[in-house]
Amino acid sequence: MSFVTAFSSELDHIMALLPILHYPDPRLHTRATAVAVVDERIRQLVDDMAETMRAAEGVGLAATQVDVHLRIIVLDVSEDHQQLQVFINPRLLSSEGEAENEEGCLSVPGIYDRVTRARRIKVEAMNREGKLFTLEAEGLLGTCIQHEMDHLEGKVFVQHLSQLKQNRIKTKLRKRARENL
Ligand code: K1U
Ligand code: ZN
Repeated sequence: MSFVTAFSSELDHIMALLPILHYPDPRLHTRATAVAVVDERIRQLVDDMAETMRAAEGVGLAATQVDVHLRIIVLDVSEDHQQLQVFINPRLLSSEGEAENEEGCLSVPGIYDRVTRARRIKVEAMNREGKLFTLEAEGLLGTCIQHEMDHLEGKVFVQHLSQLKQNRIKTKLRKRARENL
């Protein structure tokens, strides 16, 4: 066996930066489908999403945002940016209370606004190894999980805002996209 053959899976596993879709791209409104098997192809996608999220200085990313319509989320809300959390086929088990927090989105650059969501949630998901886990979350982690789960349903955070605000944001981002052509 040659060196290249012996290490070909490692050589294949070079990480890539994925292009992020920007609102109001209609592909952001696609409902993602469940991952059937967590295999090497899915792990490669998870690693590429993590690299893309870090390069864009975000704390979360849903596969929808990179035009892959599978139910996968990566998050890292830690201070040292070294605590990646992976949620494959996340399922909301319970939620309680209400909390209003400032949100941003890598698909809606430069726009921040307050959104009301559940204060505390419990989710079940698979990790990068395909192992099922449950997690209770509140604060930034809870907000991020709910924001990213919305992406998997084809919902962008601005859809929680008034129609007037949504129209203003659409006009602003369309103008910006034209100027950047
Ligand atoms: O594009 C995304 O879905 C990622 C998004 C996650 C998020 C952050 C904060 C609230 C809700 C969802 C971001 O990473 S936005 C950029 C960011 O780093 C940030 C924005 C506001 C507060 C904290 C962090
Ligand atoms: Zn987002």
